[in-house]
Amino acid sequence: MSKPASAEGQARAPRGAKRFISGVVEGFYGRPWTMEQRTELFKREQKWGLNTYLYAPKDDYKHRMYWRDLYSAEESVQLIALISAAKQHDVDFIYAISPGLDITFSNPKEVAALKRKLDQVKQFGCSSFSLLFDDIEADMCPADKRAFSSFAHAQVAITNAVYQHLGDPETFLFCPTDYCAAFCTPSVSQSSYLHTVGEKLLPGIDVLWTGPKVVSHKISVESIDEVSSVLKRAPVIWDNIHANDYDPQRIYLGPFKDRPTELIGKLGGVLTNPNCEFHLNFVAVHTLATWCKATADGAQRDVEKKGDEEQDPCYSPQEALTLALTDWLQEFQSSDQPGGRCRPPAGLKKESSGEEPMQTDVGEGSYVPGAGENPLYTAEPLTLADLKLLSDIFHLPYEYGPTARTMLRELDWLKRHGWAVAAETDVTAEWRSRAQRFDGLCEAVVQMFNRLSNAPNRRILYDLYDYICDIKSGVGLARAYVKTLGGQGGAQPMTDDPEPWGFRGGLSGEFQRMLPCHGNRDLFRHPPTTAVYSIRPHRAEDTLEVQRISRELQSAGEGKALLMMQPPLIGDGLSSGEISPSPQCALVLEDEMGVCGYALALIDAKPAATKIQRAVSESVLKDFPSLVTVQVLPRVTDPAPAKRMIGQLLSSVRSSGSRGVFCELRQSDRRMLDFFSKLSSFKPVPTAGLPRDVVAVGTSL
Ligand code: GDL
Repeated sequence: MSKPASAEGQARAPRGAKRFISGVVEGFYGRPWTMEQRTELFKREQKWGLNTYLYAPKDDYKHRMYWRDLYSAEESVQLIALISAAKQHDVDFIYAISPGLDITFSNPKEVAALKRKLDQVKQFGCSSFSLLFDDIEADMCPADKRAFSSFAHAQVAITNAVYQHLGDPETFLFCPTDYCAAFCTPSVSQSSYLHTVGEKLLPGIDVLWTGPKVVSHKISVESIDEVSSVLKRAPVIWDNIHANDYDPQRIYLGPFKDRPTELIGKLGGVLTNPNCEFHLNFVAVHTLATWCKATADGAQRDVEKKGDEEQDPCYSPQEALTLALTDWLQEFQSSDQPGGRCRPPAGLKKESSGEEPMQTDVGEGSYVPGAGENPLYTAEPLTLADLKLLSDIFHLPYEYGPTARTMLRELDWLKRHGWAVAAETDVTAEWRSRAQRFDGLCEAVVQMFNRLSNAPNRRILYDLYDYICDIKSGVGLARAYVKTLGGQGGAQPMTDDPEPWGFRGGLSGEFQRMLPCHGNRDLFRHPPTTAVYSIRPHRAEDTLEVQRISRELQSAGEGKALLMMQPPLIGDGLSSGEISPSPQCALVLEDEMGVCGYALALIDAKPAATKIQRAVSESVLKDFPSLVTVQVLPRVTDPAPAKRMIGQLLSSVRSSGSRGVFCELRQSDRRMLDFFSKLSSFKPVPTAGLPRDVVAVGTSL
């Protein structure tokens, strides 16, 4: 398996008389690839042992929207050249057409138009064809309803007619409208649409299938057995695992994965519909090629690994990825532009090596800085580790690579344990060391960005640029946030009025942040609640209930015996009723069983602090002159009502003119610590003189 890909790899057990179809479908929405890029693809496919290219660019006028129009003389020349380039590289060029947006199946003129168009392409030297009916309205027009008993019958009739008209081509693909299990009603095995296709479509026609979903996480052998028995043929997978046309922030540089190689004997083939950016498909296509050759090379694989049930005995995505990235690194290093330049990395200066380093273009008249002048900017060359990191960050639709997962996990931990920084406990040292490690991981991303920017192959860089720029600023924000949590001054503050580059923009982004299923969906993950809560001003008769809740939660945290030994909090006086909250600064939360939470505030915290002999520094009181105390019973599993209650309280405190509030929390009160850590506006307040087990968090108003 670790053999480099080669043309011999094309040998694949025949399916009857047919060979296993393997390669690429240019089937995404958006800017189609250029003729040069496609020719480049054919070269690669040949080199790596893939045999097919399916021409199906959704936004190419004459492929879909204007499918009836014949190609102009100029376009014909281009297509003829492309088809012949594919032949030269032993790649089967399949021409696909998508008439489904507006065809009237029952009109003979429409059928004739379709045949005329495909006849034209046949004259260009193309001998393989495809009819696609994906992403169209499933409703038939009245004329078609009269002529056909179902949509499937209409599609099959026209497909069979065209297939026969073209002389039963060796390769002819049909893409159904229900092209994945998720689209089948009520299920694959009971889909009347698929059954009609299976029964009526001529046997020489192959059917495209994307798996359980449009973008399938896994494709199991069982799922393919099921659909094959309905279709009465082995499907050809149109794989959207690397497709990124549905989200401008994603790019997939992870390996072909989660398709057991056992499928190879059960499929008509696999075509990957990859990233829109041509140059970013090196890994997608290379690893697919490795997968397709898996059985041949599999016998040579490490036997030890066969014991592991999770592992495919013939294909390791990790090994395939390393092979692909190693080859891709070479590609990055080759200058794609005449006169392209890359400065020698530091330490590889002319004088030291005695000869011109490769890929430097220090032409005549190049500037050589003199003594005492600025040295020329140099950047380290890109490394395999950089590409590994890049692929970890931009991995696969359902999975990040190991380093990206570590970064997410660490940031989550640092955020959840932010309280530990001010508390100076055992966790504090761990927090600091993990924060430092996180910073190191972020720095590696920045260095990767710098080295990528210096790569001689600018075409790859330009396709990548938006993505790496985006992650660089994302990492910058996360880094600044961790520094702020750590109380490190000088870190770029997370201000309330950030520059446009300080947050992800766009109206679509705004909408998503407002919708319940997006953004912080993982933060407050609780079962949906049907309870109705009300927030109302605290009344004198609530005092006993508030006292009870406060006592109950304190004893729950420490156990009754230890209760007496707990250090007092400034807010205890408020919840016990010894100190009255400031006017308009007391709220209770109620559900159908009664009072279940409270939020109380003192505009001026100083007298209450003095009362329990707590020394709060003047500088803290200057920024956070007010105090809040909040508690909510555990039966309130939804954090939203408590968030709303504290929001209302803070707005009253703000309208009294206060600059900020703080809140003391016992370390045993994990629920409230967790609650405040998720209110992103509250940060640890470094207050000297707090009892050992007490932390303070605060927010500016
Ligand atoms: C689809 C489209 C495809 C698109 C992909 C990913 C098929 C058969 N059709 O549904 O053109 O690129 O999703 O967005 O997959």
